[in-house]
Order: sequence, then C-alpha cells, then structure tokens
Amino acid sequence: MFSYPSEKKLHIGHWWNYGGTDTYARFRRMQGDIVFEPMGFDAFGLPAENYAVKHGVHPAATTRDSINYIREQLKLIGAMYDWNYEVDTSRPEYYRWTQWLFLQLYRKGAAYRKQAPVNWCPSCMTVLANEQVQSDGTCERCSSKVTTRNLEQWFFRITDFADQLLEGLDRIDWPASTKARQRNWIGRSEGSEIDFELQCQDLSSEHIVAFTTRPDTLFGVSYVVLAPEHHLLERIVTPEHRPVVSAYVERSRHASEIERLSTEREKTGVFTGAFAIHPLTGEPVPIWVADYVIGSYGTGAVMAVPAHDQRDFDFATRYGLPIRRVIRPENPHDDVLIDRAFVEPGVLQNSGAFDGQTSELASRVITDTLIEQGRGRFAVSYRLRDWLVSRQRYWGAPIPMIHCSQCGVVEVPESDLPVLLPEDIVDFAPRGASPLGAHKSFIETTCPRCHGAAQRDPDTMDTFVDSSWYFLRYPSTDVNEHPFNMERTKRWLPVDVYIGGPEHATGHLIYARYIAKFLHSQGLIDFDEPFMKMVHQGIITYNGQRMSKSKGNVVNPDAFIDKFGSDCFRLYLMFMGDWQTGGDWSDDGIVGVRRFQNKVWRLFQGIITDMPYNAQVKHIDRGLNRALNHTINEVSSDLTVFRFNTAISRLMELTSAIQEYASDPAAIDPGYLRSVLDSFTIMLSPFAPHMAEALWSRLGHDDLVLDQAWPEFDPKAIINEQVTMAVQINGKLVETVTVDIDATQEAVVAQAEGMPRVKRVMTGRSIRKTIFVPGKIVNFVV
Ligand code: ANZ
Ligand code: ZN
Repeated sequence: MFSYPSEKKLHIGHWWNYGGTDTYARFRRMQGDIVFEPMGFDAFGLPAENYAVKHGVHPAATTRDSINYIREQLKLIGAMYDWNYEVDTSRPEYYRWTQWLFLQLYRKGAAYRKQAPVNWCPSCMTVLANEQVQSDGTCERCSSKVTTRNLEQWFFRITDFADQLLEGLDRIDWPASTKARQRNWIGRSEGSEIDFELQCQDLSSEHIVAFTTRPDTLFGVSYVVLAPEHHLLERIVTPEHRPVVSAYVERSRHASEIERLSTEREKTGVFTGAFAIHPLTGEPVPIWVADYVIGSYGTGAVMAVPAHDQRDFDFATRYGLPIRRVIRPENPHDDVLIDRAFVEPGVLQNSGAFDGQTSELASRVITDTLIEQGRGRFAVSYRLRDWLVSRQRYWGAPIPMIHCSQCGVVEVPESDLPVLLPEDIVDFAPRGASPLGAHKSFIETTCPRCHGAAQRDPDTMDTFVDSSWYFLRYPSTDVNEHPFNMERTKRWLPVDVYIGGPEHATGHLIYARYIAKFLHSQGLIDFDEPFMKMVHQGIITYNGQRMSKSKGNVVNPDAFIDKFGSDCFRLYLMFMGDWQTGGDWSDDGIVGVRRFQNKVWRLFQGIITDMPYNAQVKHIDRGLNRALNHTINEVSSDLTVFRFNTAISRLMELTSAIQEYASDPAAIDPGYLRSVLDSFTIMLSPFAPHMAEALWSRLGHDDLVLDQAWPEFDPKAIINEQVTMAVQINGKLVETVTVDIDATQEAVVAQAEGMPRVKRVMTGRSIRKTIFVPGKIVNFVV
C-alpha cells in the first residue's frame, strides 16, 4: 500500500511494513522473479487538509513538503523502489484519470446523484461513506459523533457488484479474517418479503413490505415497525399520533445508520396509531416507528417477533407489547430462557397448520403459501450500500461535472480533463458547503452542451476513489494518452502480493475490488481481482503498550537510524516479533541486533584479510555444509511465508557455525569458506541490504549482491548419513553398531561398550588395545 503523507514523517509502522515488503521482494527477485516494487503517495484527503487548516498553510504546500521529506526517508529504508514510476494522486497528471474514471462510471449509470439521508461529520463538515463511520457511530478521521443529513450527493453503484464481490473472495489468497470482514460488510441475507395490508380503508391499495430472514416466525409477529424514513409513514400516521411521530422522526435524524444498527443502543420508538393485517391470521397488528429499523436496508420495514429477535424483544419489553413464542428448541430438553429472545432455529408451535415443522422447512413452506396468495416472495438483501463519493472539502479531485440550468447535469468532455483544482484559493476551511463553490473562476463555466452559463460541481471526490485504482497507474506513470497502457497492464497486473494493514478490509480493499470489477466489466482490464495475495503486517507495541502520540510513547525512527543505521533498525524490526502478528519494541532490543551485525562484520574482516580471492573449493566440511544447507532451507521457507524473525535467528546460528569452523586455521579450506560466506551474504541481503552489499564487495565481487541467485538448497547435505560398523572382540564379530558417518572414535567406542552383548563378552576382561577403521570396524583386543 502506498503512503499517506498527512504528517511529515514516516513512523515506525511504515518501516515495519515497507522493510518487510522489501525483504520479501528482494527474496523473490533473487529467486528469479522479475519484481516491480513501486511506491507512491495518497496525497489528497482530509488529514492533509485538516493539518493545513490548523497551521494556516496551504495543503498543496504542506503535502508537497511532506512528500519530499518522506521520499528521502523512504530511500533510507534501502527498498528497491523504482522511483521512475512514482504515483502522486494530487498531481493533475494523475487525478485527470481519476476524473476519467468518474466519467466512465457516469456513462454506465454507475455514478449517479440521489437525495438521501447521509452521514455528516459536524467537525470535518463533510459527508462520509458508511465505511468511514466507525462501529460506535463516530468519524474515522476525527472521532466526532456522526449525524445524518438529507442531501443530494454522488454515489457509485457498488451494490451492483455485491454478488461478484462475494464470489471473488473464493479466488484470492487473502487472510481469512479479512475475507470474513468483507463478507460481513457486504452482508448478503437470504430471506422473504412479506406483504402486510393496511387496516385503514383509505389505504387499501397500499401495503407494507417487510423483509425477514425468518418467515418461520410469522405467527409470532406482534407489531410491525417502520423506519423513520419509510415512505408510507406520513400517510398512515393517525392525526392524534402525528405530533409525537413527527417529533420522533425529527430526533432520529441526528443519529447515523451505523450507530442506529448498534445492538447495544437503547431501542426507542412510538406508535403510529395505525394497524396492519397479519397475512395469515387476519389479526390487526399495531404499526410502530423506531429508528433501530434502517430505511435503506431490506424494505425499511420489519415484522417484529419479540420472542425470537433480541432487538424486538428489548423493544417489546420496554413498551409492553406481546411476546408470543412460536419456536421451541428442537431438543425438548434444551432450556429456553424467559428473559431474552430464543433466536435459534427450532420447531414451530402456536403456528396453526405449520406446527411441528422445522424452521428450515417452515420458512420455505410459509413463503410458498404467501407466494400462492400473492402476499410474499423470496428475496435477498445486502448490508452493503452504494458508495457515497462526493465531499464538501477542498483538497481532492474535482468532480468532472457541470450543472446547467437548461441541460441539467452534464459531463465535462474527456478532452477537457483535468478539471484543475485551483491552487490560488485562500479560504479553503470547511464550511459545510464545498469551498470551491465560492471560488468564482473555478465554479463559473459554460455548459459543454448549450454553451450557456453553467456551474461546475463544487464537490471533490472521496480520497478512496484516488486509491481505488492507483496500482493500475504504476507501470504507466509516463503514459499521457491513457490512464494505463494495455500491454504493460497485461504484463504487470493484477498485483501479485499486496501488503498493508487489516484496517482497510472494509474500505480501500472493497473499493479497489469494486473498481477492478467495473473496469473489467467494461473490457478495460482483463482481470477482476486487483490483489491476488494479501498480507497484513502486525502491530508494534512499545514496552507492551500500544504506541500513541497522546501517550507520548512513539518510537521515532530517525534517532535510532542516526545511531545504529537503517539496516540495524530494519533488521531489529523484523527480528523483534512475528511480522504478521506484531512485536514489542524495546530500546535495548536493538542493541542485541547491533551486536549480531558487529559479530558478522568482525568475522568477515578476520577471515577475508588472509583469504585468497580466487581459491578453489577443495574440501567441503560436512558439519558446516549441513549447517549452511539447513539455513538455506529454513530461511527460504520462512521468507516464503513472511516469517522474518525465525529466518534471522537461523542466520545468527549459521554465523556461529562459520565462526567455529574458521576458528581452526589449519582446517580451513579458503575456497570452501568463501563459498559459504557468499551464500551467507546473499541470505543476509534481503534483511540488511546496505551491509550485505558492503560485505559482498569485500568478498571481492564487483557486481551487486542484489543481482545474485538465491542459494540452492542441497537436501543431501542435511541428511545425517549413517553407517553400520562391525564390533569385534579379538577379531570375532560380536555386534554391529549404527553411527553417524563422521562419528569420532570416542563416540563409537562408547556406544559399542554400552551394548549388552559386548558387555557380557567383556566381563572379567580388560581392553589392551582398540583398532578403529572409520566407517567399518571397531575391534577390541582383550
Ligand atoms: C422477523 C424476524 C424474526 C427477524 C426473528 C429476525 C429474527 P439480517 O440477517 O441482518 O439480514 N430487519 C429487516 N429489515 C431491517 C431494517 N431495515 N432495519 C433493521 N432490521 C431489519 O437481518 C434480517 C432481519 O433483520 C430481518 O428478519 C428483520 O427481522 C430485521 F426471529 O424479521 B427479522
Ligand atoms: Zn446547458
């Protein structure tokens, strides 16, 4: 994932992510893959703008400053970014194509305007998509309580792809938890729609449609609830209940949908005075209005079954509505608690002709019955809402549309793109309407259709639109005629491995998948899943605590890099814990990694000084070779699954093995030792790239370690080869013994002497002499 330059500095989390990503990329490159590892900047957006407003500076200036600063920091990481292909979403060369994307969507009816209750952040003074409202109903950016406003806004029809977004999850290699979060967010529910006619004669042509996943509970309905936004509410409410209902509807406007859906929230509502008719029993059922029912989900109306739905139970208990139990547990011995709803499926009771049927069967049979009577149908609902993309803020890509009093909404011709964001704006502070609306030379334009005076759309696009397609731009940043070059897109995309935080599961990662599916449906790209493999980096703590600016316990990379160097910093981060889970930073911990680096450095110095550059391999040391191949095997498999910390431990072990071998100058084969040091350096390089290059050149190479092939693992080297030896006493075979092929005389003698049969023959005798033929015979002369 590219970086978000809202603040000037990279924090430790960036190093954690980007260091690990680069380690993996280098490993793949050395394994023979052709690797493209680009970097870019998600440069538009609220945090950058809020920062600028707060400090009284222009967001363009602060953003560019941050990018320049961060780019230099990124270079310190030693990642092999190809800076020729940098993406900056706030540059006209980029957002021109974000606007192009908007137009593609618009032409297919996938970008549309509608008047709807939308999330409104009173502090950011802009609308927000549902994905940007946290589960407690607060703004993801500023944590203010999000309210609701009725506004006309631009939406992208992401719901058209709900089923494809679900289906595609089965084809991609992503963490199961993230897939589950997406499935949940899309929230596909299969159920039925049930029609409730109205008792009032004047409204006999109308009916309330309720979406339910539990048609089996139909006989337990004790009231019907409408969302405050329901289109029939105005008409059914009786005169004496109107004031109370109106006041309630007004109050419910302040809460966001997300907040209203919360199960913990107190359920409130009021009676409308009207009644519906139960479709099977014909009984009157009171109609209430309550804001726990969401206008935009299902049909905006619920058949309430307090005995079997907890929200309905809470509500009915509070307002003294009847609770009728119509489902009992399948196993009659199971307890049913009286103080809460029984929400499991079971067996029907108090349900007329359907008594005794299982929930599963009854759901189908009851719906079939209603279908026959023309009062119901099977239906599917999704939790996913269309993506609200317009923002009343300055620092974003202008929406490429024009409002004309004669022609209505007209698109900006593609040839006129980009619609430039004016940088000469002085007052860009949020005010509830887009600041661009007050910028005369921007807003006033002519209609492309009738050439009369017209106005530009004053809103800018959600930054998640910018980031929904940036990876498509990377290989084509030098292309001006198209958003992306077809050939290059075919060659490089989809992204093979995408790395970033799990917090994007229900935001960026859904949006990017949607845009890929849309472009694919238009034949503009030949794949519909943008990220084939997704990996999340873990969370770093500091002495066991979550880092936060307010707690003042944030590790500032710069100080450590100054002191220890960037390789050491990067190496320690990867050593400190499991990369995908997280780790705990301690200021002392990095010293241990520093010690390891020093040990390696001294070892190389000591050996290289008196080792001829061009020595040939004469003797392969079995022990060291086993250690080396063991390391190659383990490091390779660890790197494949991002287990960096264990891979580094292996390299530490190998360092000790090399040290031990080199400690006996007489036994050293310079050619062989050189080949081991080569392999070691290659394996160290993905973790400590700068140091490894230095070591590599000290070893006498004049190319780059980065360009070397990853060492090949020799499985034979790690097999502990064993031999069976004869054990003789005075030349006569007594026993055999199986030992390591390179076992020492002492080890074999000790093992042989301990064998029962040998012991027996030896009783009362003493060894005068031992004859040892390695791998063949041990003969005791007694
Ligand atoms: C009757 C019933 C009985 C229900 C029962 C549940 C249990 P999911 O699974 O999330 O799709 N519902 C329908 N529309 C709603 C809306 N606009 N706002 C809030 N709640 C709504 O949930 C579907 C269930 O949520 C539906 O099934 C309905 O309550 C409620 F024992 O209908 B059920
Ligand atoms: Zn016009």
